Parts: sequence; structure tokens; C-alpha cells
Amino acid sequence: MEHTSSSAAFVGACRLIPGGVNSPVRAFKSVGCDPVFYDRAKGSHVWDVDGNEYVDFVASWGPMILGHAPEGVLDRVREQLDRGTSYGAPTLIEAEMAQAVIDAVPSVEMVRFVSSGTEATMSAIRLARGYTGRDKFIKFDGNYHGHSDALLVAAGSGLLTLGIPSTPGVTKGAAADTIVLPYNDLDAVREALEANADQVAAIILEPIAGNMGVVLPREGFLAGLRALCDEHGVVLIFDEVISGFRVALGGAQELYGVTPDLTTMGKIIGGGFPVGAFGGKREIMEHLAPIGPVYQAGTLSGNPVAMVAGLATLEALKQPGVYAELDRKGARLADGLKAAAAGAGIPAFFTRVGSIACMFFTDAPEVYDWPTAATSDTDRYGRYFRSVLEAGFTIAPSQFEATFVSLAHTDADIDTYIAAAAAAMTTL
Ligand code: KE4
Repeated sequence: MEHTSSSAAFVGACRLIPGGVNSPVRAFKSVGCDPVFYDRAKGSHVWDVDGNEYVDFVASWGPMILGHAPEGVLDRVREQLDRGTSYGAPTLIEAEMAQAVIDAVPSVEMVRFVSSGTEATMSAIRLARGYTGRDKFIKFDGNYHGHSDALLVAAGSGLLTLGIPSTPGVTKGAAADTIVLPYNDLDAVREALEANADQVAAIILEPIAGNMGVVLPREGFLAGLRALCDEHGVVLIFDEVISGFRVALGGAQELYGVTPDLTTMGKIIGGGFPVGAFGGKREIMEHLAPIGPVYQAGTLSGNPVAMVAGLATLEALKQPGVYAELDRKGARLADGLKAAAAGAGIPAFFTRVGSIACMFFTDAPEVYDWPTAATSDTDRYGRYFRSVLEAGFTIAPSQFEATFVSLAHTDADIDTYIAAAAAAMTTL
């Protein structure tokens, strides 16, 4: 494939935008090549500025569950554009979208819309702290919740040591109340709650982790967290920015039957436009300004264009058989990759829930937390990434992300990717 225009675009962009990108992972740093610049997308395909066509499994990191630029969504957006793009005033569409989220997500009795997943998780943590009057909260190693200061924290030295900033610019003070524990380790949570009695406001986690690759909750982990939160008066927050509306209409909480107190959302509910949301128990949500003392605000929150795109997306996802079809496609992809790796004698561990999947290039018997995910051979992943890219397939430019299948992916899309994967694996 020719990448002349992408390479020139990258050189130019690097003079204007740090790293040439507006989000670091897009720079392809961990896969050893220059990024491709997209020109357009439709359905399961994207085209770069050199005219190369790809079957896309990045799906804008999750939002494009219907495929790119679905007509039903575009039609609703076009209608709204002629009525204005942003008012900074309440609208009927925001209430309609709120009702759709409340109807779909078991934990949500009230919801507040924002413009990103980062805003949603940052606000949910502030709300939990304001509601409980407690300062500390627990997160898990390998979970990513956006880039607000208190959440950019790495595990401290000991299990119960408070977090340390994971990036310059986050102060010790901002990290001081964040406790970071191993994912899937209920004993560590129990110990932390006992060691910090009555000081922990919330536990936040990805109920299906999507930011260390796709890592599933072990049997009893989510229910155990629910019980511990009830015992200690701690707010349980499911960060469903990836899993929400992806693995079921009601997200992981519907799939696993565990109901958090608050849920953060994003990606899919924007239908490709900037939307985040946080919602949950009315008793907690009513602590939010303007009716409660916990401040939170946003110029473009509930933006009408984003709301109609999100609503059209949710309406499409409510159609009968949608999640069974997403699961069928996800299984076809994962089973094909598993067969390809076995055929090539490449050690790999596979995870999948519905239409999100991950292939870890590791010989670890199981990947169930960050340390086991981190045994993956990221150089091998980089070689694999470059090989399938050249064959016309875009996948996440990092071993520690998810592969997303959409309703627009055909069996031929999936089967040709598996063939390219099998060919790539003979060269790794
Ligand atoms: P945004 O602020 O990027 O909309 O959402 C932050 C966020 C919160 N919670 C979870 C579980 C998330 O996965 C994310 C963002 N996901 C990353 C990729 N896994 C977005 C891609 C990027 O950073 O460019």
C-alpha cells in the first residue's frame, strides 16, 4: 500500500498538534509505524488519504456499533442541523434521550449528559464524594477512566498504599485519595475497605475491562463488589463507556445481573458525536446542581445534534435480534483468529464478550488482570498490526485495546480479515 499522503499529512500535523494527533493512541507509537490519516468512512469500511480501503475494526474506539455513517442516524442529524446546532438551553430531545437511557440501563433512574467519558467519570467520582462526604475511592490497575487527575493514578507500592501520579502534572495531592488495587481481586478490596473504614466514597471499575485488552470479570467479582459496597456504604460505579450498549442494551450490568449505584457512559450513546453521561440512583443524582450542592456543568452538554444521533443509535439497537447478531459476528471473528493462531503455532489468549474481543500474544494460561495482560509480546503485536494494515484491515494500534465488530461487518469482511491474520501469523 502507498502511504505517501498520510506520511506528508503526519509531518505537517506534527508541526501544529503535539504528536500530530488529538489523542495519543492515534499516533501508532506502540505499533512502530506512522499513522494513516482517514479521509472517509461508511459501514464497515474506511478509506485513508491515499485512497487505500480498509475493513475497520477500530470503530472510532467503540461508538460505531451500527457501522460508520449509518443512514438512519445521518437522516436524523440532517433534520436537526436545519433547526440549529447548539442552544445552551433545555430541549425536548434531551428528555427523550434521558428516557431512552433510563429505559435501557438497569441502574439509571436519573441521568446527566456531558461531552466525553472523561467528564462522566470525573463527575461521577465528585458526586459520590459529595454524596458520602468521604474523600477516598478505589480503582483498579489496568482500568482506564479518562484523563481527570484523580483517575490518572498508578498502583502504589503496597496493595493498600495510596496511589501515585501516573503522569507529570498530576499532583501528589490529586492522587492522594485514590487507592489502586488489582483487578479481579476481591480480597484486596475487602482489605482496603477495612483499612480505610468509613473513608472510601466509591469503587469505580470497568465491569468488562477494555483498556488492558479485553479482560473479563471473574465469577463472583462483580457480585462481591456489590456486597462489599452495601456492607461499607460505598457507591459502586460501573464505568460502561465501552461496555454500555455494546455487550447488551443494558450493558454489562444487564449481562451479569449486578446493579451499580452509578453508571458512566459514552461512545455509543453519542452515535459518533461527543457525548458522555452519568446516571444512577435518584437519591444520589439529586445531589447535583442546580438542585443539590455538587457542582457540575458543560457548555455543550446535551447538545441537540449529539442527542438525535445518540437517540437514533439506541433506537436501532433496540430492534429484535441485534445483540444476537453482534454476538454471532463476534464469535465468527474470535473463533477464526483462534484457529489461525493455532494453525500458525502462535501462543495467544483470547477474550470476547459479544462484539468486543481481544487476542493477547502471550503464552500465559489466563489473562485476568494487568500483570497477566502485560505478559503480552507487544513487539509481536506491532508486527501483526503492520501486516494486517498492509492487507487492508484497521485494528487497534495497541495490544491493550479492544477489537470492535459492528452490525455493518459482513461475514466476508470477517473471513477476509481472518485469512489476512492467518497469513500475518506465519511471519511473526
Ligand atoms: P473519553 O474521554 O475518551 O470520551 O472517555 C474516556 C474513557 C472512560 N472510560 C473508559 C472505559 C474508556 O475506555 C474511555 C476512553 N477509551 C479510550 C480507548 N480505550 C478512548 C480512545 C482514546 O483515548 O483516544
